[in-house]
Amino acid sequence: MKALEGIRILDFTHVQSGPTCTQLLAWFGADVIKVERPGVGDATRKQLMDVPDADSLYFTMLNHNKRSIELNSKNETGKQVLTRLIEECDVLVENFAPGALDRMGFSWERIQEINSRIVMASIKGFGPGKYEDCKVYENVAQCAGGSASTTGFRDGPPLVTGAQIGDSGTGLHLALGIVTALFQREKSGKGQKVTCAMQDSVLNLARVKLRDQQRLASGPLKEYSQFGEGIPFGEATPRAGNDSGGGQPGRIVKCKGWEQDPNAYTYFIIQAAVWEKVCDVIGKPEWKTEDGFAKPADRLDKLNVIFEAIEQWTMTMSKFEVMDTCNPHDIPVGPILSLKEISEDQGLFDTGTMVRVDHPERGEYLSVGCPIKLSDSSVEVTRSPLLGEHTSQVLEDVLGYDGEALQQVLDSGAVGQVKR
Ligand code: CAO
Repeated sequence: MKALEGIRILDFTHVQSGPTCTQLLAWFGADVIKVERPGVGDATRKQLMDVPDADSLYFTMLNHNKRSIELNSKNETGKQVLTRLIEECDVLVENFAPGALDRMGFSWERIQEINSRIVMASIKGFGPGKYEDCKVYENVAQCAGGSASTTGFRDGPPLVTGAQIGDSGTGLHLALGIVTALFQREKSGKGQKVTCAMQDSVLNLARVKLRDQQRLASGPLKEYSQFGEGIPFGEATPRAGNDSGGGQPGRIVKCKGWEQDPNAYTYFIIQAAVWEKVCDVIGKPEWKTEDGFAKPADRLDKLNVIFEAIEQWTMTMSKFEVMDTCNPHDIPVGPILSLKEISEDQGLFDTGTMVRVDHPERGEYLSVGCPIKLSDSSVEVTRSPLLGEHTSQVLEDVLGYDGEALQQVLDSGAVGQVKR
């Protein structure tokens, strides 16, 4: 049995934020029915294509374990079919531009009239307020949520990060909102509306930077490298390069081969609890007792000197050798792993975090499996659906159309070219 078995999701999502959410729910066993525009589908099917005439990796990697139905929700018959879907589903998830669902004639009020038990979950760029009508993409959210202003080096421009905290981060937040609303429905018998703004989700993930914003009122942020470099702080949380976001100083340092390999680096944290071991390992035993080095607070204005010494040592070995040497001493280090190295890591395949998936149009490809492991609800990652692959299956098996009624839907132009 799967955790969400019996839960049916009307998946009206597209691009990245919404699909990541419904993919998670599908992995936990929900029946996710993706509704797509006839003949067009989710725009990502045709974005960043690498194999001619095949759904892109952008689409396939975000839409596993789902069914696809083509449905024009602006066509009269299409609206009737959508109404039937709302009746049959437990959750409707959407991430259209603000107001799009209302313009289709499916406001939250109308949806509740159709099915009072349904949970309706939406992602928008911003919450209510002056930007509520804006269309928003990943990097806009990273900028609006405080992440970009705190990412990068102090003397460079703000940077966006490669992790899709705006899209996939919001999808994760929404998934929690949905299962929480379903849990409440067990007691109340009623659905509710769940909304996540991308700005809010990014801000939630940038929480520690708001912590630092408030700490500025009490003086300089001493664990930031710029403190040791004697550079005054301004009014806002600055960009901190690769400084650790916590109370223990850390940085990225070079390892052997860094001249040729852009990822021959490791993260190195000088955790106070293992300072003496760090000193021994890097060949600076005198720092264990030396004035200005022995106590954590005294070290904060010497981080450049300390990390230069650490780097001199890490440059003598590979990032994996650094890991193997430091781990037995509980010194926290982390090799900078490239996506090439990650995609060749058998250990990640063994846990299902990385998977190989077969696809009729594109052949085998790699994907990230479910990162959340439930001991009593296993996940088998299955390929994303072709556009409209399940249109007739959903019309007949889920909605009960047959005979003349089915023919009328098929002839109406509401569901595109049905494949049987
Ligand atoms: N049948 C008929 N019409 C459909 C349909 C269907 N099955 N599916 C979608 N449409 C229509 C919508 O109703 C909308 O029509 P109107 O403009 O007349 O209301 C139209 O298609 C376009 O939808 P959209 O505005 O959502 O799409 P877009 O490409 O213009 O904008 C995006 C994309 C992502 C910017 C916008 O949807 C958005 O801001 N979403 C919320 C935030 C979000 O999730 N962003 C993350 C995206 S990933 O980086």
